[in-house]
Amino acid sequence: MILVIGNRNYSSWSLRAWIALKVLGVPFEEKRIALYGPGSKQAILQYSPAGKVPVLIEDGTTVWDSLAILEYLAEKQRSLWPADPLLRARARSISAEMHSGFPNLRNHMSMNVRKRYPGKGRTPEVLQEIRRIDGIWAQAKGPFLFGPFGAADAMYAPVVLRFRTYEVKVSNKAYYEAVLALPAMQEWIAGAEREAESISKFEMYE
Ligand SMILES: N[C@@H](CCC(=O)N[C@@H](CS)C(=O)NCC(=O)O)C(=O)O
Repeated sequence: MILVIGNRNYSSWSLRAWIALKVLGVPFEEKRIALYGPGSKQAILQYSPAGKVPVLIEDGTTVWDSLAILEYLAEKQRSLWPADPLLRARARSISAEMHSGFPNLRNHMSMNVRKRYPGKGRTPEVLQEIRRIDGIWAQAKGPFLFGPFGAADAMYAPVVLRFRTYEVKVSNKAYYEAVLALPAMQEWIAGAEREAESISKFEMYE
């Protein structure tokens, strides 16, 4: 199994697939492509005609889009979604909401693991989206959203890193800290710290 990802510092969508593989303990070969540089797009297109990371490749089949990758992993390892159908529907709703929503948070609080921008980016629309996420996390069963780490947690892992960068306070600190304390999350953060590239379009407040 191969997983193609972008820069650890910036690529929020890549983290979703990567952290799920790591927590599941699935062995995989990682190919990292530094995004938005000369040749970056061509490099991604070698793996996926959609031209976006993450991309998972297994036995000659390409799975692109983070949520599709999580669904594939969940079919191989059922533990990624709750066993109860109603809880599973709720976990899927939460995940779909993250996948297609929160545009203001994405625009004004882009992922930048290495930086700290306390208090920045808080437009009224961003604050509304933060309140919504806070409400979802407030209902976490513990330690993760539905007990053990699952696909919904993978979907929200990049938000934990955004909140760390912009120093957003949440009601359910235990959930935030449980995600941050995952060895896989710490490994991702350490990798982001080591990366050399700096993509100016994501360095928002300099
Ligand atoms: N819906 C896609 C979005 C993926 C996406 O936007 N990836 C960004 C990086 S975080 C990307 O590949 N950007 C590179 C480019 O557009 O050239 C998913 O969930 O996988």
